[in-house]
Amino acid sequence: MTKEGTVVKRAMCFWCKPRCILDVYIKDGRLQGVSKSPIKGCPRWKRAVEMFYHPDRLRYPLKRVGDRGTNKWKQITWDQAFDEIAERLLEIKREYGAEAVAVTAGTSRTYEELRWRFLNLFGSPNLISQGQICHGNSAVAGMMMYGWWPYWMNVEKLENAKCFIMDGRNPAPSHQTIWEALLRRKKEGAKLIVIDPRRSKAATDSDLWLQIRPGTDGALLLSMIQVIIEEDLYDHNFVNNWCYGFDQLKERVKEYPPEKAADITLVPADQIREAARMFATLTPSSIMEGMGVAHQPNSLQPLLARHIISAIVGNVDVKGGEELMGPAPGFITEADIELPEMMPEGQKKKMLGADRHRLSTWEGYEMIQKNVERVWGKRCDLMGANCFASAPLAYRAMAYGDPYPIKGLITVSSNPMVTLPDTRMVYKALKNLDLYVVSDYFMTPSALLADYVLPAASWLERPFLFNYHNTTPLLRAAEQALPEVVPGEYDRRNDYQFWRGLGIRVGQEKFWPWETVEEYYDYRLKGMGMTFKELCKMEKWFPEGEREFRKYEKTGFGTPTGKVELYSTTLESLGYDPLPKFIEPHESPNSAPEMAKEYPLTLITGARFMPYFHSEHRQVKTFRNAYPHPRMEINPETAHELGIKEGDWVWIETARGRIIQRCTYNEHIQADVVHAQHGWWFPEMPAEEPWLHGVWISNVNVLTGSDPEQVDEALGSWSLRTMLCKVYKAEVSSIPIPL
Ligand SMILES: Nc1nc2c(c(=O)[nH]1)N[C@H]1C(S)=C(S)[C@@H](COP(=O)(O)OP(=O)(O)OC[C@H]3O[C@@H](n4cnc5c(=O)[nH]c(N)nc54)[C@H](O)[C@@H]3O)O[C@H]1N2
Ligand SMILES: Nc1nc2c(c(=O)[nH]1)N[C@H]1C(S)=C(S)[C@@H](COP(=O)(O)OP(=O)(O)OC[C@H]3O[C@@H](n4cnc5c(=O)[nH]c(N)nc54)[C@H](O)[C@@H]3O)O[C@H]1N2
Ligand code: SF4
Ligand SMILES: [Mo]
Repeated sequence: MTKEGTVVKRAMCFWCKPRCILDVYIKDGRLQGVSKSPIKGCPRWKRAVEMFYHPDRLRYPLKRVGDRGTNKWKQITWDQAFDEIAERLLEIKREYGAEAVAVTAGTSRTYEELRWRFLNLFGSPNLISQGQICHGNSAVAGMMMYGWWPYWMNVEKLENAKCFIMDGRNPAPSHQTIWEALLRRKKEGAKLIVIDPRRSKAATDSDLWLQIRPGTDGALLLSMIQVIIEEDLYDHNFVNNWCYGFDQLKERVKEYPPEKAADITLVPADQIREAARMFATLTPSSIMEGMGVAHQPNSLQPLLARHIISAIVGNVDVKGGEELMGPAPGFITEADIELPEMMPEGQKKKMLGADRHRLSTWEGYEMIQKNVERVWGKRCDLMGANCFASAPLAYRAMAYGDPYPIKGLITVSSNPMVTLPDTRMVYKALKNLDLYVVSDYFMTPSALLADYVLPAASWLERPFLFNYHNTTPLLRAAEQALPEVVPGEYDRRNDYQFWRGLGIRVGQEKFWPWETVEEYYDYRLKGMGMTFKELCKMEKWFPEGEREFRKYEKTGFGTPTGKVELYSTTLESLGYDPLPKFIEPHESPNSAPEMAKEYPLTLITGARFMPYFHSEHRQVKTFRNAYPHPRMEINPETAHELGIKEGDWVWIETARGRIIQRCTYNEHIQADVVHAQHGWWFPEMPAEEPWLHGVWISNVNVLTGSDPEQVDEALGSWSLRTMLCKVYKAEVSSIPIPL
C-alpha cells in the first residue's frame, strides 16, 4: 500500500486454520483493510473492516448484574474483574479443592499453552478440551504408535506423495492449503481416494470414492490392512526391522476379509481391494483422517488402523510420508510452558475421567511423553491436545456435583453451548456454576450465561508465534498491528494478559515474569539465538532447508519398544486391547433396532462449509446475506417419501431433542443417511433467556449425546457423527426465526 499516511503492519490471521500472515493497512490509527489472502477462495479477508469494527464486538469487561441469562451487565475495569474473579477462584479452592475450578478450550485460536500453565500452577487437573473431539485424538494415537505426531498441516508431505487417502476429511472447505496442494498433485498424476458417506467436494474430484456407512471406518481400514498383508504388498524391511507386533496384527486382521468388511461398511469388496493396492503400491502414500473419523463413537479404533496402514507400507519418516519432525532445537516449547511437573500427584488422579479414559488423561499422557522425550528431548504437541478431563463427566460434575462438584469455570475462546455435544447438559452445567468467566470477541450463547465477560484482543491486536503446536521445528511469527486499547472506544486484552492477570492475583506471580507477549516470546526464542522481532521479519517458515529423514535409524522410535507399535504396549499397559478392532456404533440400525423403528435415519453432523468457522461469523452481514440459514442434506428419494421439498424447513429429531434446518437435496448421500450443519445460532435474536440468541433452534448439538457410557473407552471422545434420527416437515409459520 502506497497511499500517503498509510502504515503497513503484518499480523497472523486466525479467522480460520491456515494462519496466513497478512499485511494490515492502518491510517490515522484505523484499520483500512488487509492484503489479499494467499488462500484462493478465502471469503474473510475482504471483510476485515466489517468484522473488526462490528458493532456487536465486546469492548469492555462486563459483570453480570441481573439473574444469570437475563443479559443485564455492568461495565467494570480489568483490574476489578481480575481482583474479583481471583478472589472467587481462591474461595472455591479453599472450600472444595483446586479441582473444583475447570477451564474449557476450543479449537486452537489463541495462546493455547497458557491454560495448562495456569491450571498446573493452580493445582486443578480439569482442562476440558475440544482436543477430545478434534485432532487431539489423532495426536494421541500418532504419538503412542510412532513416538512423535506426524502433523498433518505440514503440506510439504503432499508434494511428494503419489497416492492420498482422505478418510472422513474434506479439505476443500476445511483446509484449503491441503486442498490446493492435492489438486496440484492430482494434475501431476497422483491418485486420490476418498472415504466418505457423502459425496463431498473431495469425493467428487477423487479417483476412487468409497461411500462408507457412517461409523464403520475401522472395519474398512482393517480390511485394507488384511489385503495388503495377504497380497504381500507391505514393506518387509520396515516391518521386520522397525515394527512391533506384526504377527499379532496379521492374526487380528484375518477377522476382516473384504467380503465381511463389505457387509459392515457397504463399500463393495473389490473397491476395498483396489484402495488397498493403490495405497500400498503408489508409495510414498499419504493418509489424512479428518473429523469423519475423529467424531466416531469408537474413534480410537480407526485411528490405530490408520497409523498401522501407513507404517506397513513404509511411509514413516520418509519424504512424502509421515514425517516425524521433532522440536526446534533450543526453543522453549508449549509443553515446557505448560509445566505439567507442577501438578501435585494426588491432583492428577482427580482429573475427571482419569480412571476410565486412561489413554487421554494423566496416566497415558505421562506414559507416552516419557518415551517421546527419551528420543527427542522434548514432549510433543500441546498438553491441552492430549491430556484432558472428560467433558461429559466434567459437565455432569458441574450440574450434579458428582463425583465432586465443579463450581468455577473459565472459557477462553470457545462456545460450548453451540460446539459441545448435548447442549441441554452443557446448559444445566453452566447454570449451576458459582462462577463462570468467558473471554470472547462477541456475546455468544455461552457468554450470556457467565458472571464476567471479558473482551479479547483479536489477531489484529496481538503478536503471535506459531509452530504447528509443538509438533514441528518450524516457526512463524507476526507482530501486533493495532492497539488493544483505544480510549473511549474499547479496552481489550489479549489472552496472554488474561492468564497473566489472573495468575498473578491467585499467587503465581513468579511464573509470569514477562510483562508483554513480546518479552514472553523473546524468552522462548533465546536458546535459538534470536528475538521475536527477528522472527517476525522472516518471510517463510523458519528454519528453511533440507530435512533429514529416517532419523529412527540412529535413535529408534520414541515408543516403549523403540519401534512403530502396530501392537501398542502402551494400550496393553493401560489395560486396553493393544490392537484395533471394529466396534459397531452404539446408536445404529444394527445395534439399536428398536430405536431405529422410531428413528430410521442415520445422522452425521458438522461437515465444514464456507463462509463460517464453527459457531463464528454469524453476525457478519455480508456472510449472512449470502448464507442466511442452516442447511441439512438428504437424498431426494428419501425426501420425496417424506413429503419434503428442497428449501423446506424440516425438523431433525433424535432421542435427545429436535431442531430445524432447511432441506438441501444431495443425490450422493446414502438413502438412510442425513447430514446436518453444526455451529448455528442467531445473533440477531433476543439475548435473554429463553432465547439465548436462538441457541435451541438450529443448533445440532441439541441432538447429540454425551452419555459417559457411550464414549470411546480409552480416549473418552463422544459421537458427533453416527446417531439415529427422524426428519419431517416443519410448519414454517410456527418457527420464530427470520425466514
Ligand atoms: N455436532 C458437532 N459439533 C462439533 C463439531 C462437529 O463437527 N459437529 N466439530 C467440533 C470441533 S472439531 C471443534 S474444534 C469444536 C470447535 O469448538 P469451539 O472452539 O468452541 O468453536 P468456535 O465456534 O470457533 O468458538 C470459538 C469462540 O472463541 C472466540 N474466539 C476466537 N478467537 C479467539 C481468541 O483469540 N481469544 C478469545 N478469547 N476468543 C476467541 C470466537 O468468537 C468464538 O465465540 O467444535 C466441535 N463441535
Ligand atoms: N470453513 C470451515 N473450515 C474449518 C472449520 C469450520 O468450522 N469451517 N473447522 C476447522 C476444524 S476445528 C476442523 S477439526 C477441521 C475439520 O475438517 P475435516 O476433517 O475436513 O472435517 P469435516 O468437514 O467436518 O468432515 C469431513 C467429512 O467427514 C464425512 N463423514 C461424516 N461421517 C463420516 C464417517 O462415519 N466416516 C467417514 N469416513 N466420513 C464421514 C463428512 O461427510 C465430511 O465430508 O476443519 C477446520 N476448518
Ligand atoms: S480467514 Fe483463513 S484463509 Fe483467510 S486469510 Fe485468514 S487464516 Fe487465511
Ligand atoms: Mo476441530
